[in-house]
Amino acid sequence: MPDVPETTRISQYAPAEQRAASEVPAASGFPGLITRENEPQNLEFPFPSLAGRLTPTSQFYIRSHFPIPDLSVEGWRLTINGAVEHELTLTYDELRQLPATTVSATLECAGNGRARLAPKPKGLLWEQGAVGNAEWTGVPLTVLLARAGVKAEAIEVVFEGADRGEINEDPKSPGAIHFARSLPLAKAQQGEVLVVYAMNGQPLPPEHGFPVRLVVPGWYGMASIKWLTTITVSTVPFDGYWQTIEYAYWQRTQGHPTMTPVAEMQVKAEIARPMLHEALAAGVPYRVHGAAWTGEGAIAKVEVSTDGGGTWQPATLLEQDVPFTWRLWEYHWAPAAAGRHKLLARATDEQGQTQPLEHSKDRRTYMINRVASVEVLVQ
Ligand SMILES: Nc1nc2c(c(=O)[nH]1)N[C@H]1C(S)=C(S)[C@@H](COP(=O)(O)O)O[C@H]1N2
Ligand SMILES: [Mo]
Repeated sequence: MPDVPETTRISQYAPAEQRAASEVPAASGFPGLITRENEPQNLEFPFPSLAGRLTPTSQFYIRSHFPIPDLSVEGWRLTINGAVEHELTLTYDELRQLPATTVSATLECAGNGRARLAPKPKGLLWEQGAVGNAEWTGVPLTVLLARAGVKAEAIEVVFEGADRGEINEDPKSPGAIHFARSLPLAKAQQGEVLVVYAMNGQPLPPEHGFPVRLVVPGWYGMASIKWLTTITVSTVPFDGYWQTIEYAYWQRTQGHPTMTPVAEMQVKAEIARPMLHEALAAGVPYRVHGAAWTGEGAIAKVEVSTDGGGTWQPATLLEQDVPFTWRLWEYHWAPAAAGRHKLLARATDEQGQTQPLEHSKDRRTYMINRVASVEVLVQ
């Protein structure tokens, strides 16, 4: 073997600070992630720096409820139990030998946009960058479920991460608990749901779930369990902490407000540029741009208003539609008159779903997809 300089002979499982910079295809001039909480680390992507369909791994937002668990490839096991014919335990190498696929998927935290709600809510105050899009490689969950043999009476699948801790604010958790969430069996059996070991072509970094995480395309981020260790096929609805107390909202079923787990992403467009109170020059063409995404369908159109919602013009959808992936868009604006202008962007998906003007209190502080405005100064 030729001599390799020390800095490039890096384990593919090395922690972030030891990894080669060349793994990260980040453009220079990136302003850096924004800290929303330091321990555990919760970091936001500065959305105005949106530069392409794929979010480089080093720029991807991080949302963790507990400290990163200390896992190794050698020690990690994945157990599939519950209402199955054969309980399975897989090692990392066994998982890596199963058929794999790569899916591009946008993850958005259900609380993204919370900073702009009033009155100021509890929880992490994400601006608009708790969202990103990556290519995820792993084994389709259906492959594992087929091997285990799902029993006829199964209705849900519960996923648990290795991270754990105690929630000390009311409503308190019953001691230390793991992060866990369930999917209805119908979603768990869709081919896009992956047991993932690589992100943007590289092994998952610790902060994004190393060695293995779930990725549930089309659903808000809380469903994509990091540091995945246990998959339990269940015959009863799962009512865990992050299924009922957090990441749940009021749905009115036959007139009765019913606590319902947050699930599919809601259709949404975000403006990357201009930024709030950005100064633009009158008469100089300006490229308004951003991204739009929805749950399980495709974006049909994005419209832009430069007069506070009085009139709307179509934006141009860029590149091709890729399933489960945000669509970049742009609109060329020539601001004529000096003064303050209120810009809005509104996405509509193929099912005709569009964004509300107000955030419904029934959604608590989740699923924040109301049309957001950006006020700019033209001078
Ligand atoms: N085990 C575990 N999985 C988790 C979480 C967590 O705290 N623990 N956070 C969830 C939430 S709320 C989101 S939005 C996504 C964020 O994934 P990312 O940190 O890779 O961006 O992970 C989800 N999976
Ligand atoms: Mo989240």
